[in-house]
Amino acid sequence: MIKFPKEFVWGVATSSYQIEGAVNEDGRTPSIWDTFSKTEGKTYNGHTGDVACDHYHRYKEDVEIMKEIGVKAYRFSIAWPRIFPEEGKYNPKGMDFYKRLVDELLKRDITPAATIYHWDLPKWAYDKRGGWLNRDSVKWYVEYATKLFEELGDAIPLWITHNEPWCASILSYGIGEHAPGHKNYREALIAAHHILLSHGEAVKAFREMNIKGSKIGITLNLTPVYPASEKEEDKLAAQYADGFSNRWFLDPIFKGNYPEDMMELYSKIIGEFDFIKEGDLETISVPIDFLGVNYYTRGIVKYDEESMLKAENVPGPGKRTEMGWEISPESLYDLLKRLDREYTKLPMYITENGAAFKDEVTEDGRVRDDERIEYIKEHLKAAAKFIEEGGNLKGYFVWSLMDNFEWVHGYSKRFGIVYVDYETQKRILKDSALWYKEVILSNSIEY
Ligand code: LGS
Repeated sequence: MIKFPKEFVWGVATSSYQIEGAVNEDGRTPSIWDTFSKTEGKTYNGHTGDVACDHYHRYKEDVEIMKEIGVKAYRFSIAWPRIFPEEGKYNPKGMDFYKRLVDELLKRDITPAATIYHWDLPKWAYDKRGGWLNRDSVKWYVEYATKLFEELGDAIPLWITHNEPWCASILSYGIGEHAPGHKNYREALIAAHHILLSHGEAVKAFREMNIKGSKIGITLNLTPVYPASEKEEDKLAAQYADGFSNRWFLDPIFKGNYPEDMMELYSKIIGEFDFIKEGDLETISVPIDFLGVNYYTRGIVKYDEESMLKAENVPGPGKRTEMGWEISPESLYDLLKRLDREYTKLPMYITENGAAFKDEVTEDGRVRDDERIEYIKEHLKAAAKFIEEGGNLKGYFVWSLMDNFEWVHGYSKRFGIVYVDYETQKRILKDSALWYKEVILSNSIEY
């Protein structure tokens, strides 16, 4: 048996657009994910978040389910277009939903952990010169974040400025797979910079407001990258791939600069970094209270002269989830060790970890998701080893509480520990939820 520290935070995570539905209610206006998902060919079978898990109407039942599982904390995100449906126009009705949700959580002793931005940028912001491409986005974001701090501030012990800036910038403005679907690397790096800058400015605003008992941090998606061989050229490929996925975000936040090797590489592709203004990096690197880590898989690369990053992905030997991602719990351990060694001794939370598998409801009404249990268990073992060695890991949030709108994959991929029947909106606790309940109750996992 492996015991976890007494105060270890056992959580589950979701995000607004993926679960809420009710996209036209109480004054909400569209986000870039509404328009993107309604554009032909962008998501699996044209799925959208219009209804999703109907959480906007069923939040009480969902909090009840969390209580049943026994979770200590719930990480959710707030939909910006509910709070500011138009530029500069605050919508108290939109805020009310989160007040009710937070009340419900607090009543049941579940700690709310709120993500301010989990990709549902208001369409109005996008319409003003591309959203994050426009430096004014920083101002809009800070106005939004400040309103949240004013209205919900101390009721929320953990504030997360951004979820996965890499996805919100590189995947969205560079690779074009996520909304708004641009394919331009210069834009990707501009968006990344403004997102990071908005993070720093929001942290500053938060400090000025002196909100008692609340902490603020950021969640990054981090993918440890390994060279396919010991060859120097493969090591160089891994260095660049690591710069691309990890250091481009970690370095400015913790070291106050962008990595030089990447600046050099990128400058050949995007030209001048004239969008970085004096003082920006000081702002981006203002001290935070914790780091959120989203971890799903690792990468293995070999040298490829032709590719932008000089790196080509090589499939790893491990088993895969339904997404095709290699399962590699040891890499989570490596990642945490590296963060501790090279970046920070601050508290860390695993703000997402989990897996999609083919789940089926059997005749007896159960979902036997042994593979998911195995996945979570192995990752928890890696986390426990890190803690045993003195690592400052404070909590773990399963992605996800329930099956939901998995972005471009729509509803075809199920990450939940609770099954959602989208026809009836009925929720069923999967075996993994029942197992997680035991883990939380005993504060331990069995070998
Ligand atoms: O639902 C999203 C989950 C699912 O998997 C969530 O909204 C995001 O915050 C997060 O990005 N999520 C996620 N990420 C896994 C990314 C792994 C990429 C590996 C690609 C290898 C080819």
